[in-house]
Amino acid sequence: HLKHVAIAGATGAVGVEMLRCLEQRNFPVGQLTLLASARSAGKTVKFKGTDVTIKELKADSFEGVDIALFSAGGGISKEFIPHAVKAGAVVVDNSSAYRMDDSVPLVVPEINAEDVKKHKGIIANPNCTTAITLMALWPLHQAFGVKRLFASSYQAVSGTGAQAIEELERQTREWAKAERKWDDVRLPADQVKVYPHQIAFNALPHVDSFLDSGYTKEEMKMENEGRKIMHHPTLRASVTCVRVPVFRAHSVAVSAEFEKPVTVEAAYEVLRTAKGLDLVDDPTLKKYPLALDVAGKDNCAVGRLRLDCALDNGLAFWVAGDQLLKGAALNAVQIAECLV
Ligand code: A2P
Ligand code: 11C
Repeated sequence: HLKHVAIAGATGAVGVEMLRCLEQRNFPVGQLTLLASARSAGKTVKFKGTDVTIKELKADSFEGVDIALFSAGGGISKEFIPHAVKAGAVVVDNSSAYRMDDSVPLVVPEINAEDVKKHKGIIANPNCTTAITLMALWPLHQAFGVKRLFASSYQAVSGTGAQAIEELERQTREWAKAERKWDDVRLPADQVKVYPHQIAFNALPHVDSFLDSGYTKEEMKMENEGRKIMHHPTLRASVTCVRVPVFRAHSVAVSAEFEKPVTVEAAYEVLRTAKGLDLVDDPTLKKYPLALDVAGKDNCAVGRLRLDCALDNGLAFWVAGDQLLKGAALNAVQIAECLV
């Protein structure tokens, strides 16, 4: 049974990947409606060899649409998703707008696919850093029962969107073109547009906006969304999110404390068979998950497993994943697959 699928934000960093995932996974698309801002209206993109014209996203864009994938930012989701639902579409929203809403399932299909059935028109796609971390944490939680975790993320600029990708490219070229030395990397202020500080050759401990607690919103998504996805209301997570000059794929260093005693061998055992996850862990051969290796891949990768030396029943590990795919477009299309 073929579906009329719409993508809102079809020209964005995630939207382009959504289109590719629909094509590669042979999603039963009957009709395709691609929506973006007025700036993009009239442009064409290819889907399965056919040109599809981008239309401007409007309140009445969703007549006859069965499934709408949204990735145009939280503001656009808040404004247009109610119209899509009213028109009868089921929405998979990649933004944070509805994630913590009790009537909206928040789903990573490998973890809580059955929650999809409870939807009332909207299903939320989790934050990318959270989704990638949970791909490794969930199988460990099932085996050992996670109590709390400490984590630091190393997040790629493509998580911010197309303009941030352009900013890292531009800043890197600007530095290189002048044949500067390594200790002369500070660029003119007019090169800094998307982030509050230069991203090239830097690390910014600032992703999303700050809360009164001193944490950023991005950092608290791990605890809040992790609790909801894993049905684990007492999970605690202390996270530092960092933007790094990587184009594609997020990495996360995690120290997790479990209820039950844990060994590296027992952890390998559960991670080896986990769906959507590759175990890449042979430090003697310099093998561990790398952003460059997971970029463009569906599977996340986990490695650097060791007993945490500062926690009881603790395990430290490194998990990486393409946040445009498992952290966004792929997960959204997998949710849509649960619907058909
Ligand atoms: P456009 O390319 O026309 O600006 P990214 O996350 O990579 O920044 O992409 C954001 C996506 O959201 C793009 O597809 C962008 O379209 C779309 N978008 C941004 N603002 C609007 C808007 N006001 N109406 C519809 N789509 C929008
Ligand atoms: C980033 N994770 O890398 C963010 C982007 O909660 O959907 C997605 C933010 C979110 O900047």
